[in-house]
Formats: sequence, C-alpha cells, structure tokens
Amino acid sequence: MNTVASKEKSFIGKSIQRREDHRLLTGEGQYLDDMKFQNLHHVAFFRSPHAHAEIKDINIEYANQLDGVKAIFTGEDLYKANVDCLPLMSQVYSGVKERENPEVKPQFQRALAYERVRHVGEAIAAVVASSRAVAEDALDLIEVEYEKLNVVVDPKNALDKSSPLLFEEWGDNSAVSYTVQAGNVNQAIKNADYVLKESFKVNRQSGNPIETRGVLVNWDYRLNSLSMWSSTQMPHRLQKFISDCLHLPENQIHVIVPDVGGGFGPKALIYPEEIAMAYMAQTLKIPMKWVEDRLEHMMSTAHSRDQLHEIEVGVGRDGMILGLRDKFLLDTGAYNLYGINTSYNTASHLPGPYRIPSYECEAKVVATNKVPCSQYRGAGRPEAVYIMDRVIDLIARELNEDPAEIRYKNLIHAEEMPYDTGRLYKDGQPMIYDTGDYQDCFRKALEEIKYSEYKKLQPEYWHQGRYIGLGLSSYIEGTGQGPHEGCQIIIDSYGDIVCMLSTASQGQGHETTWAQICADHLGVNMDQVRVISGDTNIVQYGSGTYGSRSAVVGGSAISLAAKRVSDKAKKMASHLLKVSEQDLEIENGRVFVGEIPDRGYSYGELAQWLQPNKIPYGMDIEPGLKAEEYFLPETTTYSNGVHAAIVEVDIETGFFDILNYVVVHDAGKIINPVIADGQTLGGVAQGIGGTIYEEIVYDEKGQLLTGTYMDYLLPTASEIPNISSTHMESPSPRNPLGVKGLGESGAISPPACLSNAVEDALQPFQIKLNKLPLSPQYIWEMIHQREKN
Ligand code: MCN
Repeated sequence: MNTVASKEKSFIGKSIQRREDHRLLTGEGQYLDDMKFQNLHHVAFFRSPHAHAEIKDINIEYANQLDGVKAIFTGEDLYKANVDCLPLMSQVYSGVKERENPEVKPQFQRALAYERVRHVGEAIAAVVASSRAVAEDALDLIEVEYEKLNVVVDPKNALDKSSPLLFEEWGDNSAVSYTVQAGNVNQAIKNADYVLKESFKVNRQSGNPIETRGVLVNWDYRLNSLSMWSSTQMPHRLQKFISDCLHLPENQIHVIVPDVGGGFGPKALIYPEEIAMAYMAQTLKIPMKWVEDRLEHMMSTAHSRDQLHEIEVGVGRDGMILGLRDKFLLDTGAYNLYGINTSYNTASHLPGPYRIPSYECEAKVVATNKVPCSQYRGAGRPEAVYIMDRVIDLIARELNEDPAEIRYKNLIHAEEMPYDTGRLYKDGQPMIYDTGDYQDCFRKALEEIKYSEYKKLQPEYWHQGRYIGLGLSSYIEGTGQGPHEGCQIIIDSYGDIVCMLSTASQGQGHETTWAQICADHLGVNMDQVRVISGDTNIVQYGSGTYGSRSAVVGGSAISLAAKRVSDKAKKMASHLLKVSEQDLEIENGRVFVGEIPDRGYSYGELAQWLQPNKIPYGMDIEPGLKAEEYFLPETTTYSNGVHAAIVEVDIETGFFDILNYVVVHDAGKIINPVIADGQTLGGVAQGIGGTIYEEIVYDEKGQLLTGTYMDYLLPTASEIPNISSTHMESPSPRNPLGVKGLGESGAISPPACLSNAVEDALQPFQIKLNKLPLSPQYIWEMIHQREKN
C-alpha cells in the first residue's frame, strides 16, 4: 500500500493494514503490567465475602506484622481523610430533564466500603506490600466482623416494600425511573387489529477483555503531582474523578493510558480501586501497582445487560405496527454508576429503524446486592434490538406472514430522512436519524444470505429431519455523541508530525485511522504522522473512547486541527514567498505556488521559520507550526445495519451451529474498511458469546456462581463462524468527515438475529424463545416441554 498523499490519492477510505499490529504482535506492546519502577510496591484488595452486611470491626494488626507489608488502608481511613464518594458518571441533559424528568437517586459508592458492604467482591481494605504475593498473604490475616443483612437478588422483588434497602436514604431500591413517550400509545393499541403481549429476559454478562483492569500510581516529588497509568477508556474523566474525590487540583493529576488489551465498555467507568490507589500514592508517596485478577474481574468490574421486559404491541391487519408499549427493569446491582445512560440507550433505541407512530417505554433501574451493572459493547442497544426484532418475528408468526416482509414494510424509507422519531436522545436533543437507506440495506442483506433460495429449501430440510432456520435483525445505533474531544498537532523543523488525541485506544486501530485522517488533511505521507493518545498532559480536555464516538468526535477534531496547521503553514509561506495564501497549494508535505511547484517550502522548513528566534520581524504570528482544536458534534449520528444468520439446531441436544452469518451496515463514510471489518467481526463474536454461552449467575444469597471460566463460558475461535461484512455509505452531514461510529454495531444484533433463526428452525415445535442465553439446555427444555404438552 502506497502511503504517500497526493491530490488524487486519499488515505481515508483505503484498507490500510493496522500499523500498531506489528508492535503488538511481536511483544513490543507496552501494557501497564510491563512497566518497571524502582521501589515498586504491590496492592491487593480485601473483598467482601457477603452480599449485604454491616462492617462491625476490622482487625489489621496481624496483617500489618507480616514481613513486607508497607501499609494497610480501610474504608474508615479514607472516610476520615475526607475522600468523597465517586460522583455519578453522567448527567441528565436539560431536554430530557424537562420532558421526562427522570428520578435519579444520588450515588454513594466509596473507594473502600465504610460501615456497609452491598455486594460480594466489594473492596473493604487495601494492602500495600513489597510483592503481590505478600499483599495477598496479608489479606488472609485481616479479620472483619460482619453483621449480615437480608439481601435482594431478584430485580423483580427489588421494589417490594418488604425488600431490604441498599440505601435507606433512597426510601426504596429504585435507582432511576422515567417514561419515554412519543404519540398516544393507548389509542394506537385500542385501534389495533391485533395486540401482542410478550415478556423477555436478557442475561447478565461480563465484559472480559484479555487485559483486566489495572492501575499504577506514583507520586512525583519534583512536580508535586500524582501520575497514574490506567487501562481505562476515559483518561480525562479519571483525572476529574480523582480530583473530585481527593480534592486535588486537576493540574496535579497526570493520567496516562498505555497499550490496552481491550476495554469493551466496562473500562469506560471510573472504579473505586482507581480512587483508592490515588489516595494511597498521595499518602505514601511511593510507586505502587494493582492488576485485577480474573476472579476480581468477575466480582468487581461492572457487568452489563440484565433486563426484563414486558411489551404490548398494537398491529394492523396489514402487519404495520401502530403502537408499542414497553415496561422494563434493569438490574443495576449495588451501585448505579452511569445514571440514566444504559437504560436510556435501551428506551430510546427500542423502535430502531422501524416507523412506530406511538411509543411508550417505562424504564425502572433497580438496585440489588450484585456487582454494579452498566455498559458492555452496545450498552443497552443489543437489549433494545433483541426486544424489537423478536417482536417483529412474533407479529409475523401471529399473522402467518413472512418476517422479512413484515420487517421490510415497517422500515423507515430513505425519502423520510432526516427522520424525526419524536423521541429525545440522552443528550437532550431530538432523536432525528440523519441519513441511511434502511430498506436498501435490508434488501442487500437478503441477497447476501440468499433469502429466497433458503425459503424454498426450508420445507425440504424439515422433511429430511434437519432443523435449519434463518434469522434477521435490523438496527440503528446512536453514535458519536458529545462532549468535546480534542486534538493537538505539532510539526517540528524535521517535518515530523505528532498528532495527539484526547481519546485512548483499547484495540480499535486508532493509530492507523488517526494517521489516515491527519495525513489527508495535511497533505502528507501517512508514515510522517506519529499518533499519541490517552494522556491528559497532551490535550487538556476529553471524555473517552466509548459509545462508538472516537471517529466522529476525535476524528473531526483531527480534521479541524490539521486545517489550522495547514492554514498557518500557508500564512508563513505566503509571507516568505510574497504571494497570496489563495495562490498556494499543499501536496506531499510542501506548500507551494500553484502554478510554479518549485517555489515553495516543506512543512519542516516552515516549522523552522516559525521557531521563536526565526519568525520574521514584525510578522503577527505565534511560534510553532501547531494547533489544538476541539470538536463538539451538534447532535448524534445514526448508523444502521442488518444481520442475517442461518443456523442448524440439533434437537437431541439443543446445540446449534451457525452455518452462515451476514452483516450489511452503514456507518457513513468509512475511514478504513479493513479496520471497520475487524470491528464488526469482533463485535459479532462478542454478540454470539452473549447470546449463546455467557451468563452471570448469582444464588439467592447473592453469591456469585460464575466466577471462573469453568462456569462462565466464552466462545473460542472454533465457535465463531465465517462472518461476511458489507459496507454501505450514507455520509452524515453532522461532522466534517461524514462518518458515523461502528465500534459497537457488530454486538448489537446477534441476540435478536440468532433467536429468530433458532425459533425459525424449530417452527415445527411452535416454541417461543424469549429468554437469553440460548443455551442448549434452554432450547432442549423448550422443545421437550412442547413435546410433552
Ligand atoms: N472507523 C472507520 N470508519 C468509520 C467509523 C470508524 O474506519 N466510519 C474506525 C475508527 O477510526 C476506529 C474504529 O473504526 O479505528 C472504531 O471507531 P468508532 O466506531 O468511532 O469507535 P471508538 O473508536 O470510539 O471505539 C469504541 C467502541 C466501543 S464503544 C467498544 S465497547 C469497543 C469497540 O469500540 N471496544 C473495543 N471496539 C473495540 N475493539 C477492540 N479491539 N477493543 C475494544 O475494547
């Protein structure tokens, strides 16, 4: 691949191999655990064995006497030191506040639990020692006296008057509640020819990046400031949280994100351990490290999904949906970390790409004695799409129609774009889909999966005793929302270009795609651009890599910063060449007079002229060929897509194989198709895992039963079929690049698509699969229950 820019050539849109991969695949990655420090100490956390208990007493005397133990901190120490509770992650934006006025209870999560523990695995104390082994040995010597409290585990009981309360201050276990409304759903259902009522359950899942969470902290005596390396998805948010909890100025906190082995959403939260580590480093002023082990990951890193839905849908005789009412419970566990965020993603995305004139969704987020439950790739959207696309199949079944027909006729038409859904997005802005041809995308997916051919063959398969089925699912995804991300570009006198971003990468290929955008906008060779990101000292403000937003928000910030740098280069060149800036062009890293290419300067030469001692006398220009710019999207961009799968079910065992999996999606202008493919395939693989294998299970006492990979099943490569991915491109007018996000999209449709496929295969048994995961046991039981009746 030629990586030299010219007028005709653009890097954006080309399948350029990920430049970071060689480093990462040959052991040259720099992950948190690779970092070396003199006098490095190690931390282990003492965690609650109970789901709900009062802490009566903590005895650290014996643990403190162990050789190698430097210090032990308890919740009481931090409480007395005035370390504040972690703030809520997201605010309720004004539009939503005025229209839906959600009730959001305050957040009381502490860096180390004080007086009360509310889930198994909650950190109570931290040991700082010469090695992790010593720190863990010391944990065994800590004695805690508890008074056990009643627990609430089942979200269905959480709001009962008789349920124990997690926070007396709240008065009940409702963390968040609100209703999203558009149109008159009562009337729509009254007028309908058919009314469908169904319940659905979405399983609780865990994120499971290869690299677990980790934190390394050091106190810098010279700068009198704290440095923290964290595998977080949100360096600037982490900086602000530490500042808020410890009352330490933001300028005295430097957060750096090294290479990260996956985040997938759970690392887009700020955790108690990060705050505790910051406090301990500030107190002891020595470097120390904590890397979560896998059991800790399962019992202390946020879970996700875990929703129960009750829907009522009114449908006309022609199969058109007239109104849909949904009531759902999201089990947020012991602490509601992200306010309305995940539940609102579900509530606002549920109607998806379908035209639903009347819609009402009552969301209740309830607290239980489990690990906090927040976001994981898709963050509330896979749940929404699962409900909606199951509903479409169930309507088709009720009317004895083809699900593809019902889906197609209910899809929003291209001529209706921009399409106002009548709802608000969580940013408080009207939810108006920007661009996309949903029906065309759908037709393309039917073509790719050979729908008509399959339809003809299916009866024959049944005749042969084979249970083969096809499932479809169509989604939209709100991507690229604010707040700002920033980019700073600096070109030095060698012409070396550094493109610095406020976002951090966890494996999304940012080093490559940011270089593509930067090179195109500066008119340079891509290899000249070095990309640095995830460091609060290089760009002052930023939010993080989540919500498939980095390409839209960070990418656009690059284009703005590059424009300012090239404008500045032109200004300098125009002064030196004594021509107007309008007569100058930029190509291959040179600014030159359009008609006389030999008359010009390279970026490096211009950067030399922009050094403080070289700027021509009297010229009104700041030193340095550099710029820092921030981009704030006016509102969200909406990606869309269709998944189609063919499965074969073994009715003796309940297992099923995925014979074919097709994705057709539209994320606006694609920066790098091969990276977009990788993102899609990775997302689908995680979606398949969450649909078939993965489920976090608790017993009635709130004990985690799935703390290891013997109990919590993850798919391996052999369970993932070949997945084809086709891009359609409807550029968004809402950002300078025309892009929409795609990092989560692959994970959004598999639950719906595979459930529909398995149910289709099992048509002869007339069963309904309204629960996830689609484990062999569940499928087998459903078949056999049917056979018994
Ligand atoms: N891209 C593109 N063309 C577009 C949009 C995006 O080529 N039209 C490229 C981007 O330049 C970027 C990648 O695709 O390299 C993903 O971009 P984007 O959709 O903006 O998503 P983010 O970069 O913000 O990444 C977040 C998203 C989320 S929310 C989760 S969860 C997730 C995901 O990305 N976690 C991941 N993908 C992941 N991939 C890896 N390897 N590891 C994770 O933890």
